[in-house]
Amino acid sequence: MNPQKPILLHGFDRSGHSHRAELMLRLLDLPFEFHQVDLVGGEQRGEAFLKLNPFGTVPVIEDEGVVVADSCAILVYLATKYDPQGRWLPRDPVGAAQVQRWLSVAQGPVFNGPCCARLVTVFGMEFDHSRAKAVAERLFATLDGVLANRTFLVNEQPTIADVALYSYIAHAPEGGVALDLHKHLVAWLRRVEALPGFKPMPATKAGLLAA
Ligand SMILES: N[C@@H](CCC(=O)N[C@@H](CS)C(=O)NCC(=O)O)C(=O)O
Repeated sequence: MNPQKPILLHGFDRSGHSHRAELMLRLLDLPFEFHQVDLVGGEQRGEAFLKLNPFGTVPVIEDEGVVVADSCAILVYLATKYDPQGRWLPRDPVGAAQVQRWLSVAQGPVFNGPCCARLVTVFGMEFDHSRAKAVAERLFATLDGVLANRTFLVNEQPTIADVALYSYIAHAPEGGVALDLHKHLVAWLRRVEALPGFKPMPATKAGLLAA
């Protein structure tokens, strides 16, 4: 089942949170339109945007009169509505809990680690860069161990857990965090990139890529 009208994605092209939503739309081969929210100009704090998301953050989607804000909520919505077989979000208690476990990691250590490190180097934001890099290093070592003997984070098949973690980990070098030492993690990134419909987030010349 496809939407009657293209889904509208309010996002920002260099936001990993926004890329999660965009990637899911592409992996599900859903029609969508992209509205670039002017985060630098403060559009996200304007009245019109705050009606969509009172927290003033991207991404937000509008689909047939339904508004969903928050990257992980969007992944859950899209998978539940447009993948009735539950490949991307298992419906059984164990599978659903295993996916949620990784969505929590996406909003915790992925935000505090690779995302914050990149916010410092790419956008000049005032987070503690050393702390963010240390969180990212610990996270990557843990994930490398987890991925040493599985193909994707939950199953042999990809789920929204992989989509939620991919974007900021793939772009960690922009935040000054190297990936090379974590070979299982890198192999998983390549497997996500090989999925039909995959399109990367644009790279920025920052962090380890700046030289
Ligand atoms: N928990 C939210 C966080 C989203 C978020 O932090 N978005 C950032 C861009 S990466 C944003 O919109 N920032 C605008 C601002 O803080 O003014 C999600 O997962 O969607």
